[in-house]
Amino acid sequence: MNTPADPQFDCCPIRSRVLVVDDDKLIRTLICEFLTREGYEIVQAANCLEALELLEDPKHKFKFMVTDWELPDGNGIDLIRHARHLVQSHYMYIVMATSHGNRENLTTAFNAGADDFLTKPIDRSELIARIRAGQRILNLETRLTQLANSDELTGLPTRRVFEELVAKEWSRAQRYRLPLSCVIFDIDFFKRINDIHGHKAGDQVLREVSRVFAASVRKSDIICRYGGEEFCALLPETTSAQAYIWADNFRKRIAATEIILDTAVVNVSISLGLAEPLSEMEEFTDLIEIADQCLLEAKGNGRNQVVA
Ligand code: GH3
Ligand code: MG
Ligand code: MG
Ligand code: MG
Ligand code: MG
Repeated sequence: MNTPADPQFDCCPIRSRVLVVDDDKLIRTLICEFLTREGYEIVQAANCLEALELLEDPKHKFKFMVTDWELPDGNGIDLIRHARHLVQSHYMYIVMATSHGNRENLTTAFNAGADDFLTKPIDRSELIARIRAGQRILNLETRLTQLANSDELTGLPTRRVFEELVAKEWSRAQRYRLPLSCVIFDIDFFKRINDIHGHKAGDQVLREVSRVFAASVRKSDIICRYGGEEFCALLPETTSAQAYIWADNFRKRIAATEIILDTAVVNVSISLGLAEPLSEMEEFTDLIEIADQCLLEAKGNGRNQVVA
């Protein structure tokens, strides 16, 4: 019987990186061969030290670690404990592979943080089946993170994610004395859209404004839906003068966008407030507050404008 394709695999991120730790080169090569054919990218380590160095390097972002128990400079159990501590930006699925496959060892490995256990000699189908089981868990994690980090209506990052990313960018800018600008904008007379065309049309406008917003920034810019019809952008390495040019062009772009609703075609305008860090500013929230005051001023001055 033909089984349907597993939907969890269809979204399997191709070339997930696997760290294979074993002092036996033959075993490493074997695992490497099996998993490379499955589309994984393998990095090898022959001992704990090598493994820890690789885990510490954030560029690798290992999704899996397959580790041996006995290693020349320590054991896989301690390595797993360290690895769990080191890798916290995402979930790494850990498989302990050993010839000491008794119940006591199995329990010890799981208690140390292993997700699965593989008894040597390694069987190709079993290894692949176990890695696939792990991949299902990782795919769920990716999906959940995506859901938790993006706004349901617009798909933009949420304010929480924005504030996390901004905190990092803020300290980087302070440390290296880099310029930085913050822009907050709010759709003008948005309530009217809801009142005249209905809430569903209002949602469509929010989606369209968000789409143009996301398409108008650089990859390095940090953006979010800040609140109902309010949005925020942090522009790293951008002076206030440069940010003003961006903000005003973006304002024009939004005003020129025809938004096609079910029953009408509308245009909306936005008001924007812009701020850059002042020497006495301690926290990023102070920057947002100033940008917010500028936004209020833009509203007071008649809307559809940028105030810095
Ligand atoms: P102003 O130019 O001063 O900003 O006027 P405004 O009408 O845009 O501002 P106001 O704050 O009075 O109204 C904002 C409206 O945005 C009220 C709220 O119901 C609506 N809103 C907030 N979130 C959503 C949403 O997710 N979908 C829809 N359709 N409307 C929303
Ligand atoms: Mg060994
Ligand atoms: Mg308002
Ligand atoms: Mg508004
Ligand atoms: Mg508002």
